[in-house]
Amino acid sequence: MLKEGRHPADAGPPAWTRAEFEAQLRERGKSYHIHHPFNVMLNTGKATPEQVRGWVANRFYYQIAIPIKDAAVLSNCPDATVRRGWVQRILDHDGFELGGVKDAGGIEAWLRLAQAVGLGRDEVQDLRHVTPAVRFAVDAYVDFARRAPWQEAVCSSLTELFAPEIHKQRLATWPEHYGWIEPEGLSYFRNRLGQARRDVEQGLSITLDHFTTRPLQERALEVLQFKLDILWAMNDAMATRYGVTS
Ligand code: AHQ
Repeated sequence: MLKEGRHPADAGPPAWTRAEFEAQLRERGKSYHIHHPFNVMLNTGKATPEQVRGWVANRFYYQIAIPIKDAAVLSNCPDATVRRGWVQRILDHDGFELGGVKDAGGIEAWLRLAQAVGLGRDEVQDLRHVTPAVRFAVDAYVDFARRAPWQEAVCSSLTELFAPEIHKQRLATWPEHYGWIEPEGLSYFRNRLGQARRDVEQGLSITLDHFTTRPLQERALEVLQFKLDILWAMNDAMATRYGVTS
């Protein structure tokens, strides 16, 4: 029953069903950075060692930002059940030593990738290769997670709906195209396959449960596009700095 004085035309379009909303989210995959010319160059074997090293060194800044971003989500989230699931993401990246189980974590794995492509740990950890625009794009992601409602920050992580594909692509193509990269350096991508799928399970159910009116669902798509643009902008910056060959 519409409130007094409101006409049906004011009601706005109806909410999408869960299935339709999920399809709308997945449809945004067309602007995922797997399609960026710099990534296409990397995954079709056209990158020079300098371009590969530039990508690894710049993406390191994104990787070390992820646990900071996830801690911001935790700090804004009052729901202990959600936090219990979300905290796994910090352990995945920073590593842990719990009850005798040790895991060096994804950031350490990324440093092993750096060494495998011929970068020194120091030159990656001191961020000397990170371009200003990569830094700004990554910082925008962390700042968003700090100030947005925690459900919007959760939604922004859903670019990982499309991540298993890009990790599988690297695992399938880099060994054949870049024989000069030590194979064990690729273990980061292997580990992310399962982690991304688990992350998306939680992130998608929170998103489908929270954004339940059409205006909220449109907002969720806006948030996802913001994060897709962050990943795209990072590739733009690397293409400008290192060149891109199609
Ligand atoms: O290695 C990646 C990672 O740990 C994460 C966390 C997640 C988030 O919380 O936003 N997104 C993400 C991504 C990682 N790798 C990217 C890649 O191309 O290797 C993909 C990226 C993502 O899809 O957001």
